Amino acid sequence: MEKTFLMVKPDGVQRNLIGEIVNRFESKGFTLVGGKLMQISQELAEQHYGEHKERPFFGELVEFITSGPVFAMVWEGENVISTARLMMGATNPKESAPGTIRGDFAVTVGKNIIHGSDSPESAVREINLFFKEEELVSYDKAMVSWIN
Ligand code: RTP
Ligand code: MG
Repeated sequence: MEKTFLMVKPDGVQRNLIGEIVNRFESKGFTLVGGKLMQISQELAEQHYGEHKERPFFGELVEFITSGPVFAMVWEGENVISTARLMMGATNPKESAPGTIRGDFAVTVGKNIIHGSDSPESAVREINLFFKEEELVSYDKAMVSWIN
């Protein structure tokens, strides 16, 4: 089953949006298979955003993502990579539609609440960068019997 890496950025954590964001993906029907609150190091930030190294905003981006705790997650489900990107909304909240996470909660491009992998290759790379194999749990909700 397809997996993606999603992360509530420091602005989302500071604004108490972890629960809201987890709720959206749970309600949609995706499955949380890994999650942790963590402080990103300078080195990890530079690796994670390596593709933007030459961009003028790289310094600010690394400074922001290391400025406070983030909530890193792995989600599983059919087409979860592209559907999560749709649910997040456009990178610049000026253009993200109402109903999307960035459309509902963000105003500026530098503080846009959530990160999500943009392709299957990025998803594999980012999951491996943030999580050890033993930190991911695969399970079948249909097999859980104590809620009936
Ligand atoms: P992300 O990687 O954080 O999920 O965001 P994204 O794919 O939608 O956008 P991407 O192009 O990968 O850009 C990464 C982050 O860099 C910041 N950014 N700032 N000042 C600017 O013009 C600018 N452009 C991008 C945003 O915070 C974006 O999420
Ligand atoms: Mg990106």
